[in-house]
Amino acid sequence: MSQPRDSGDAEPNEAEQSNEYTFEDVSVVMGTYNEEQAIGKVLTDVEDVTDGKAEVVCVDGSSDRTPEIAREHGARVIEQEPQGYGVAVREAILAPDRPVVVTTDCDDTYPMEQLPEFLDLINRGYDVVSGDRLYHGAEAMPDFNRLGNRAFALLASVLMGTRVHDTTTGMRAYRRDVVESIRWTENTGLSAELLIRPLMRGYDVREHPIEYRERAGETKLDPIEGGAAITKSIVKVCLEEQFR
Ligand SMILES: Nc1nc2c(ncn2[C@@H]2O[C@H](COP(=O)(O)OP(=O)(O)OP(=O)(O)O)[C@@H](O)[C@H]2O)c(=O)[nH]1
Ligand SMILES: [Mg+2]
Repeated sequence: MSQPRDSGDAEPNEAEQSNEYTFEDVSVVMGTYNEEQAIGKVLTDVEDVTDGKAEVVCVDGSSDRTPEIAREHGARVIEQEPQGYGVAVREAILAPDRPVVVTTDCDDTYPMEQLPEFLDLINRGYDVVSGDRLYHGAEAMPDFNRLGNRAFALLASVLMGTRVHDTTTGMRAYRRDVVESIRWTENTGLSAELLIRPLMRGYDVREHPIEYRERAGETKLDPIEGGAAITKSIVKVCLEEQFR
C-alpha cells in the first residue's frame, strides 16, 4: 500500500480506485538512439527500484550496441528507423498492454529512484504525473536549455490559462487509457503535447518535482532547431485544443 505524503491536495478518483497498481502494472518506455553509454545504468536503475517487476520497452534506432544491451537487461526492443524523438516515443507509449505507462529518456538524466512516487500519485487518482525538473533548479541542465524550458512553460501556461512549470520533461507516468484516447501529432514537440492535450481535455494532471542529472552520452537534440520546433508545437497544440 502506498502512503499519501500530504493531505492537502484534492485527490481525484480515489474513491473509484479499488485496486492499487504495483510495478507489475507498469511499463517504462523510451526512445533509444545510440545510448550505449547510458542504457546499462538506466535499465539497472529501473530493475533495482521496481524489483525487476516493471516491463521495459525501447523503441530503438541505434547503430551502436544499445539494442543488445537492452535485450541483455530483458527489455522489449522495437526496431525503428531514426525519425526523431516523437516518432520513437509515440510508438513506445502505444506499445504496452500494462495499465500504467512511464516515459523516460535513455540518457541517465531522470531519477528512476523516484518511480515509486510516480506510481503513488497514479494510485492517488491522477491521470498524468509529470516530472518537474525546474522545481529544484535543474543545475545539471545547460543554461540555454534551462532558459528555453522556462520560456516554453510560460508560453504554454499563458496559452492554456493554467500554470505549468516544465512542459518538455521526458519523465512522466500516464494511465494507458489517456495515452490511447488522444491522437498524437508532434515529433520534437511530443513531450509538450503529451502534457498540454490531457490538461486541456480535463484530465487530472499533476506536476511532481524531480531531480535531474547531467546527461551521459551525446544529445540528440539541436537546441536551436529543437527549440523552434517545440515553440511551434506548443502554439499549434494549444490552439487546436482551444478550438476543438
Ligand atoms: N529511437 C529513437 N530515439 C530517439 C531519437 N531521437 C532521440 N531519441 C531518444 O529520445 C531520448 C531523448 O533524446 P535526448 O537526446 O535526450 O533529447 P533531450 O532530452 O531533449 O536532450 P538532452 O537535454 O541533451 O538530454 C533519448 O533516449 C534518445 O536516445 C530517434 O530519432 N529515434
Ligand atoms: Mg535527454
